Amino acid sequence: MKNVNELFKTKYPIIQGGMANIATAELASAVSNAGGLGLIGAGGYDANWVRTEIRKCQALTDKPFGVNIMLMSPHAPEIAKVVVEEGVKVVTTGAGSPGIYMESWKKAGIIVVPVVPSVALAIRMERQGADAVVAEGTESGGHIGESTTMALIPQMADALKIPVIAAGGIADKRGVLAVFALGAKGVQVGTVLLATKECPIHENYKQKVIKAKDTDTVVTGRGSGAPVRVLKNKMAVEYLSMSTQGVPLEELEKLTLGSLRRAVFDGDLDRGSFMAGQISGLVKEVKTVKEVFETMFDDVNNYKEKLEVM
Ligand code: TUI
Repeated sequence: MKNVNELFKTKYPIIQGGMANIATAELASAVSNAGGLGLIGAGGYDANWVRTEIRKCQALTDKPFGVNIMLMSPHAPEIAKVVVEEGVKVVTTGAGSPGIYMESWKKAGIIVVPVVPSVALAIRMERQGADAVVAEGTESGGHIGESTTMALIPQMADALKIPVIAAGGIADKRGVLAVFALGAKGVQVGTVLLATKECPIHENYKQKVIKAKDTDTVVTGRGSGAPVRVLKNKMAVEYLSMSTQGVPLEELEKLTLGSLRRAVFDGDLDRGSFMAGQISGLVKEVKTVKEVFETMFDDVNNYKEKLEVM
């Protein structure tokens, strides 16, 4: 099995989450320049936006980077073509199965890494030609599945031949070591990158992550089939209470329409959707991406803290 650094030509076995509206060329190039695999998050943007960001990223880094395609987006089919045309090296996908695009991406020599929340989906992806998978635990921010990272990683590692990259709940060296002990060969991080100097989000968003405690995230949209983990605020609490009262889905959707943009661009603390993982409570200060990666991987092969197991 190829190791993750060989697969992505990176210094560290770490990839960036494809955070919609957040993962621009600016963040992706910073991650790649710091030795990880940066990703442009296509999110709900159209194919032209993605093409422009790819070109910007090519100008900002000579290191490999990729594109994350959010498959629920109506623009996904067009974006699937753009990544081929623009010579993108790696594609990760989320919120669906990339099966119909796999053949064209493989033919173009693209490394394909679906993000999946369950073993069954991961096995399907491996059969269809995926080069690796990101196993995303429910601790993650944004759109999530049910299984925890702790339960998901060893089951996925046993079921697959391709490398498993762990996501959900990882923000420091202990998280990296834990998921490697569980069988992962790499990590994907999102939340810890929100609190970086290079992350192009409103300062209120960064401060909200930094101030969060372990219990400060909630999951909205469980009834809609697309559960989303966000930091607790007025809108999230209102959503949950309306949803318990049986308010119809269309009404709930009105409340959250445009809310991620309100968080990212306006820093609207009451009515924004501040997607972030449960590990927010561990993130205490804004650092550079380089500082985050260096502390995460410093001397990781010779971890000296004594683990007094027995
Ligand atoms: O995709 C993510 N995280 C995301 S996408 C996103 S944008 C969004 N905003 C509001 C509602 C929905 C999306 C914000 N965060 N992570 C990867 C991920 N993929 N998590 C879960 C899944 C997933 C779910 C179902 C992957 C495949 C899947 O397949 C279903 C099927 O059988 O096709």
